Amino acid sequence: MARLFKREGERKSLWQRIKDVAFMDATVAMKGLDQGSLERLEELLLANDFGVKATLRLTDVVEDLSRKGRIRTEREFLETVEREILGILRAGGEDTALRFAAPGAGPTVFLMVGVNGVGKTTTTGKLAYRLRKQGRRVLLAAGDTFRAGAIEQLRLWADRAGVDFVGAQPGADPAAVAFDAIDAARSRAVDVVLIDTAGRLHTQSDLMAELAKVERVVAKKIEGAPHETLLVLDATVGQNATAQARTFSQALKLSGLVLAKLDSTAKGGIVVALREEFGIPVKLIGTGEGIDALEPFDAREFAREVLTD
Ligand SMILES: Nc1nc2c(ncn2[C@@H]2O[C@H](COP(=O)(O)OP(=O)(O)O)[C@@H](O)[C@H]2O)c(=O)[nH]1
Ligand SMILES: [Mg+2]
Repeated sequence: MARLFKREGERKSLWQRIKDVAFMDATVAMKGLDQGSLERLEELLLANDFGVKATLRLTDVVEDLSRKGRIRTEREFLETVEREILGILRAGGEDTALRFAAPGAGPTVFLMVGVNGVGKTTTTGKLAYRLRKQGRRVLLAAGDTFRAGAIEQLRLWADRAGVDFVGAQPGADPAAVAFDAIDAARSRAVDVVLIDTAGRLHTQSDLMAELAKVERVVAKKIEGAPHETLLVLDATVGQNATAQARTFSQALKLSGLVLAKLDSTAKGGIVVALREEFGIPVKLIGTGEGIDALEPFDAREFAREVLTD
């Protein structure tokens, strides 16, 4: 991965800030971390969007190991926090790979969901480009029929990515759009259909009902589909992302998260918070507005960079 997080001038990394407080006192090496240091660690993790659950888990482990005399040096401290973060990110296994239909059982269908403005359409365009570069034939389906502009925006991404496109009339039923897109994919020998969706309707329950209907129609048409239902979240909104994940996971079977706009925040803890809270893996991260600014999520690299970047 490239540099993940935003640089803010002379900003100190999270780790520099943690160790500033924790190692002010040379007695740490003798007695372990004092209560003040642990509280400061807790504050810093919370301020970096790790969320209450993951923060308490991390500080509990640090406190415990410190008391047992197993955190005596800065290196041991850093390794402990990094290892525990990785443990949270990998709970349930290393499941960050995208799932595709078995040969002959396609096309693969990915449903892209999330509230307005998080980066859904952009992510859909970038993902189309990425999959096409891997040699797959891709089709984008305009399932956000709520705003006329959204259909046009997706068409532009299809052109940019050099992939197929199935549009819709504004106000059309997104489930019907998905249905038609899968038929089109079959007749054009397309491998992967990416369905963009609306992020806002008249009410939130309308939106959830509409998305659930798309999911149902797709599942009826292809066994095992949608192969991925990816919730796109905006990394800059911090704990709001948790509320969004909760709402969407109640209506849909989410298979993965995409954290867009990581390049626009200096905080990455939300990735850890989401995993601890929902057990849904982050599969992709958005690192810019350009067509190639989408990367697979690498837990090990992330665990290191969230502290030291
Ligand atoms: N910096 C940055 N901007 C992004 C990223 N992903 C999306 N955006 C921007 O976020 C804004 C909203 O994106 P859009 O795809 O229209 O969101 P949607 O409403 O969820 O479909 C646009 O200005 C995008 O360029 C990202 O990874 N990094
Ligand atoms: Mg959109």
